[in-house]
Amino acid sequence: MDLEALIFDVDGTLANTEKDGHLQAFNMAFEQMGLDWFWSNEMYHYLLSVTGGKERIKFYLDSYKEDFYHDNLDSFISEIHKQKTSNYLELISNGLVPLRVGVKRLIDEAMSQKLRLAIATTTTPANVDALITSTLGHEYMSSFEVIGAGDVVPKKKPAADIYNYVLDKMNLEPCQTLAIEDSRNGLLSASSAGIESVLTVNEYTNEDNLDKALVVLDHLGDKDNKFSLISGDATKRTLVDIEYLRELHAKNC
Ligand code: XBP
Ligand code: MG
Repeated sequence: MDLEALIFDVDGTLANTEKDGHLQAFNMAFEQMGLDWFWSNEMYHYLLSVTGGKERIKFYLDSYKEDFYHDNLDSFISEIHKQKTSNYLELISNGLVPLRVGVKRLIDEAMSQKLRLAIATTTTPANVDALITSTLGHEYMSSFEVIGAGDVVPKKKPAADIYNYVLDKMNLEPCQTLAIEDSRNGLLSASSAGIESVLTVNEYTNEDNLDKALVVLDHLGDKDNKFSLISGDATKRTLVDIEYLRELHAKNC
C-alpha cells in the first residue's frame, strides 16, 4: 500500500511543550488554587509516564500525596486541570514554545506532495489549536484533516484508541500511514493500531525503550542542521523528508 498520510503527535514532537509549557502551567495552577504542590523537572519526568493531564494529577496524588482527601476528587482534579489549561493556553499563545527542527519544513513538503495530515495526541484539543496557531498560523489548522486529541477517546496513549480514531475518521488502513512521535507511550499507541513510527526524542524520552520504531532520531533535521540517527537502519540522509519517509514506509509496510 502507498503512503497516504502522516499522523503527528503534538507534545514533544511538534514542539518541546512539556518543560516550558505544561509543567509551568501545572505549577501555576497549583499555586493559584492554594495548593502546596510543586512538580520539579525530575518529578515531572517520572509523572510523564502517565499521559493526560487529569490522569497525571491523579497519578501524582497516588504516588506522593496518599493522605490527600477531597469529597469529590474527580471534580476537583478537573477544576485544577481547567486552570492549568488556561495557563497553558496563555503561555503557548504568547509564542513561548517554538516548533522543533524540521517540523514546518516537513508539514509544508507533505502538503505540497498531497499527503494527508492528521494529529493524534493525548493533550487537550484547545492546546493543539493554540500551538498550531502560534507557531504555524491558524490557517494551518485546516491542513490537518483530523485532530484526534484528549478525551475524544476513552483510553489515552499507550492505548491504540487515538490512532484508531484517526484511521477511522480518515478511512485509512494502518499501512497507508506513518506516525511521527517522541515517546514510548506514543510509539506503543501507534504500534497497537498497526502503524509504524518515526521517533524524534527529547530530554524526557531519550532513554525510553523505543525498539519498535522504524528509526529514532534526535530531530527531523534541516538543511543546516543534520539529524543524528540514534537507532534504526543506517542512512546517508541528514534530514527527514517525504522521500525518506516513503523509503522507510516501502521497506516496512
Ligand atoms: C502529551 C501528554 C499530555 C500533556 C498534557 O501528549 O501526555 O497529557 O502532557 O496535556 P502527546 P493535557 O505527547 O500525546 O501530544 O494536560 O492537556 O493532557
Ligand atoms: Mg508526545
